[in-house]
Amino acid sequence: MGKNGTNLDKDLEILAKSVLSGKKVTFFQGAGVSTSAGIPDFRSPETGIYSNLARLNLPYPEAVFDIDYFRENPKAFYTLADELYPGKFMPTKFHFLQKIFQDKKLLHRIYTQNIDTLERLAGIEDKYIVEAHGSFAANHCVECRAQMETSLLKEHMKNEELEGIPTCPHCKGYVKPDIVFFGEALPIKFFDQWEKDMDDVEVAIVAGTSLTVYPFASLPSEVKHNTTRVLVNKYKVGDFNSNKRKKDIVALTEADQFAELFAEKLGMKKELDELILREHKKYAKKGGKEKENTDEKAAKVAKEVRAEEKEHIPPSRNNTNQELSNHDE
Ligand code: CNA
Repeated sequence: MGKNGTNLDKDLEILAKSVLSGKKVTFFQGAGVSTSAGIPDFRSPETGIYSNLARLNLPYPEAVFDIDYFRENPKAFYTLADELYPGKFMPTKFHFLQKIFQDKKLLHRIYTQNIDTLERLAGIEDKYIVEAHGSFAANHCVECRAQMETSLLKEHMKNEELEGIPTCPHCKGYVKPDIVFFGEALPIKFFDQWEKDMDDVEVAIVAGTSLTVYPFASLPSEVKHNTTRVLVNKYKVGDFNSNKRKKDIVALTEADQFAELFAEKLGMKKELDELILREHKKYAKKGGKEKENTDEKAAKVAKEVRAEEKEHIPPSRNNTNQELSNHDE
């Protein structure tokens, strides 16, 4: 279903024309664009991470990503991290369409809440990506902030003496990847880049996010009123529910289905199919080495991200990661 109950097909045809005429696309995305890669989202009933955490004995599901809980009990996070660690998953059709947008200079920015680095693995350059909730690309001690190389972190995750908990060689504090937990500040790049971008969003595609984690969730409501906003989700969320605008397009589809349909309207379907085929062949050729090789790429990415990691700003009530109905409040 498209805007105001009209046909999505037609809406996307019109949108495709305006993109091809030079209107650049800014994406705002979440876990739903990566579920088809095999990474569960947080909140989908039955398949989401939160509904599958019983085995971790958490006091409440979000505790697995809560910095105070982590300081006391890091095991829960590392059990999950072992399953979700980047390198095991390939980007999705949605990510590869974004790569084509980059190559055709139709991409303005990707604001992502995801920590899976699939945007980077799809070949999107650092300058286009804002990882609002950080990523697994670098790691620090939560006590003394000393950095730990990813190779050492992985060794610690396998170390039985340490019970799989990466531990700082300097102060014995726990080390965690630089993904933003509830109660931690977002990377400064998020705020700086958004200040520069917010008035320049021509087409906003909001995809695979429940729009429940703030401050990220407020971005789609901050774009100008003449921006065309598109929601891609299984159901209506956030501003598209409570504050719908006349020009909004609501695509209640799977992210990959949307990518396929939009690529078709843009005349890029063949290119998308070919790109995906090439990437699949590359992965298949690597055979058993797939995991190591994708990890190597993640390590390269770590260097790019390192420059940003020093820039974490001190937590305050306005810029720390907050859920809509925060369990801390
Ligand atoms: P969420 O709250 O789990 O919401 C996901 C949303 O995506 C839901 O509204 C679903 O309906 C929707 N959805 C699920 N599958 C699809 C699909 N195939 N096509 C379209 N829509 C779909 O996740 P959010 O990203 O909104 O929450 C923010 C959290 C999730 C961030 O802090 C992330 O770090 C965190 N997270 C990230 C990953 C990842 O990196 N892949 C995985 C799980 C959680």
